[in-house]
Amino acid sequence: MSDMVEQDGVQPATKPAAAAAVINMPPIKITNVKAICTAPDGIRLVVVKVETSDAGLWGLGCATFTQRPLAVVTAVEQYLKPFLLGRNPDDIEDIWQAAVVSSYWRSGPVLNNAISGVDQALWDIKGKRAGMPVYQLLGGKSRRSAGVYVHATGRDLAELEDQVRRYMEEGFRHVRCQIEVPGYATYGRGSVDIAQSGGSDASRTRLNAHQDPWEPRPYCRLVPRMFEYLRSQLGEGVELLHDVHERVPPIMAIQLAKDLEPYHLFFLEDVFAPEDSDYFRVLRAQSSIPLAMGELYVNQAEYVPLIRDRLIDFIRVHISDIGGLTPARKLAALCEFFGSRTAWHGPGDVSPVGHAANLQLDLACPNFGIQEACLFGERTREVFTGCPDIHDGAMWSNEQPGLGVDLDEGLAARYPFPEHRFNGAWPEIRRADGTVIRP
Ligand code: GCO
Ligand code: MG
Repeated sequence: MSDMVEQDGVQPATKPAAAAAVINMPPIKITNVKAICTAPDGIRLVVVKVETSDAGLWGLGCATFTQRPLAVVTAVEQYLKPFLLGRNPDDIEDIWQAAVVSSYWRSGPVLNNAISGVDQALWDIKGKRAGMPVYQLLGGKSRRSAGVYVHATGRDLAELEDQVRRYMEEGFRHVRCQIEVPGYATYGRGSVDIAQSGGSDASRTRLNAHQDPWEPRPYCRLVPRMFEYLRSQLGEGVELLHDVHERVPPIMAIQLAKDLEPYHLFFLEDVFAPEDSDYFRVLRAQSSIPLAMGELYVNQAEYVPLIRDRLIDFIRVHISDIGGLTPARKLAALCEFFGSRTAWHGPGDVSPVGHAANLQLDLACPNFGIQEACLFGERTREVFTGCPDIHDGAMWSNEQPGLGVDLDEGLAARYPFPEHRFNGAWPEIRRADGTVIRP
């Protein structure tokens, strides 16, 4: 057993000398690591910038955990920065392995997002050094672009149908459909879904005394009727998706999944909470509905069993929440061997840098399934130049070296985090009798 006290203060010199020679490039050093906070369209985003001894060579990575951004900033600036200064940014894998165990207690969304910010920035730097987009470093393109799905929502069936039709006219072929359950704080309703609301998210900032309650039964009755209606109006020419957002008791969720089978969904997402993952085995034995899961996972122990046992069809992991591209590319390869496809989490609370990181894997991985798209607002596009383009129902690379996204720091500073009583944390949602439920 090594003595932890002796290791204190030991610097990257502990790395085998041979590793440095593997890279046929002049060695460079990490000279600065900083977290940049900005909310151009109202959503709190955190991006890490890693600077190097090569003037003008730096990288950006997504570290956005929009409900706890200030905790991520501390992890980056107080812990990762001193740990990484002086290391060679070429050593992405080595740095990831070292950073993860440097806290001894590891994983969790705060620490993983901090590490992701650094990790994606190092891949960005590597691509810039190679003069190639990162997908080239991951094996090159398996497809021209990444098919995306967008979010449609409505207060009633007609409004929802309208929005789906508008997306179809714009060339989108995959649409996630959510509908308001009258009187309830429905997930996906315009004001509740931060990804759709641009973060203004009125009901999430309201105090719970005025918050609508949530009851699973009316929702479970309405959703099959919603898809019956949409299929009857739209036919089979569009792929439809739905997100349960872990709100329904497991046995009711199983019934819901079975009720939705006739409507041929592209996938049904988060039908169970991560804590109820064992129910996937029960559902799988009863239904062939395609299942998407994983945006809340932060640890390989959570997702490996589901993939290994072929219990989910799409992995929905939020790449910064598992620690960046380094673990995500391994996860994608694991999924390939077990017949799962990728559907990386891509709502508004992923920065454009994070979306660009998703896209690198989308383009390179043979087992790509779909990409959730965020239609970036105008201000976000001004702050982050080089956002991946979305047209013809797909996301396209801008073919720039690295991740291809730049950040105007001066402009970013003009959009500080909005005032919020809980600094971005979500107020609770309750059942009619007052019981707190999952969000
Ligand atoms: C989705 C998600 C998001 C999350 C959000 C949490 O599938 O897009 O469920 O909308 O709720 O990212 O911050
Ligand atoms: Mg979701």
